[in-house]
Amino acid sequence: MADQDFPTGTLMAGKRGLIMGVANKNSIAWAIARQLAAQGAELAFTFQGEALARRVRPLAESIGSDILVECDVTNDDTMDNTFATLKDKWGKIDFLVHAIAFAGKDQLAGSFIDNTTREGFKSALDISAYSFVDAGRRAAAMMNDGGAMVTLTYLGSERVIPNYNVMGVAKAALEASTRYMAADLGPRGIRVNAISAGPIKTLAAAGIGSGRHMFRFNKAAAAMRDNTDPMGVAGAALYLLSDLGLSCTGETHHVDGGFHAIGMPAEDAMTEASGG
Ligand code: NAD
Ligand code: 0WE
Repeated sequence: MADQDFPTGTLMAGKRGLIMGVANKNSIAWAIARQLAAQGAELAFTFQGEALARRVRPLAESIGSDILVECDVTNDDTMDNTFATLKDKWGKIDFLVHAIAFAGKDQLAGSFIDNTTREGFKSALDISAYSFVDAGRRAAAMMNDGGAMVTLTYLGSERVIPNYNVMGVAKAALEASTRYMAADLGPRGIRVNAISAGPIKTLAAAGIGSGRHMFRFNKAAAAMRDNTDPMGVAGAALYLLSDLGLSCTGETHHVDGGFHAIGMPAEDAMTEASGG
């Protein structure tokens, strides 16, 4: 990704919002944060635990943000504290970015039917889907007409992607939740959308057993014949969270180089995918 060249402007001037899910500089949430800041947004961040504070604090400071709250989405006290802090500092917010997912490593390999446990299923859906409903409810309580929220999803919700397993089920629940939230909040003028990003090299995508094959296959088979640039994801988030996105709600918008549109890769793409 080209660095530091997020288009500047005033699309987000006067808007304040919360970014959940920055772990480091490669996080999708960080690309979104930089793009929103480049358009004049004022940002607050949550981070998952003291270990990540060391990484997230300098990033937040680099764009002039001084609201940084520890939040584990499975812990109601930290969720209460996050939104109480925002209420205290700002009173109202304009947008929410949710970029959080987790499943136990043992749940993300091999046979879905054999390896998915009750606890693994519950925890993946709790962290990766319910957390958006929970944060969305709390955020909406602080939003006026014109508010907007965005979450991040992946094609594994719609099609089988090897090893994505219970995360695919959680993303399907997340996308359905997006539609129900959009219906509930629509009458109040609050929009709720999801961005379905293609594979991007982040912490969450590191250590995937089939990673090398996945990036090579996606690059070869995508309409654009390239992997997904986080700047495109950030651009989509800017559209959906700014007033450019008026009337768009309940949508799952793919930013994946057109990978999702392909039913059968062309013959030359398959030669490329298998290593030339
Ligand atoms: P990332 O590792 O940078 O971000 C994941 C974030 O989830 C981290 O900040 C982590 O702290 C947070 N998190 C996990 N469990 C949490 C908990 N219990 N409480 C609070 N935070 C918790 O990776 P990323 O790729 O930027 O992931 C962001 C989102 O994008 C995820 O929803 C992911 O599913 C989605 N996504 C990623 C890709 C990809 O290929 N990287 C593609 C499509 C969608
Ligand atoms: O949503 C994701 C990954 C989310 C994720 C990542 C991890 C890694 C470490 C959730 N839980 C965990 N648990 C861990 O212990 N993506 C869209 C990226 C991703 O992950 C895959 C993919 C892709 C793409 C896993 C298998 C196959 C493809």
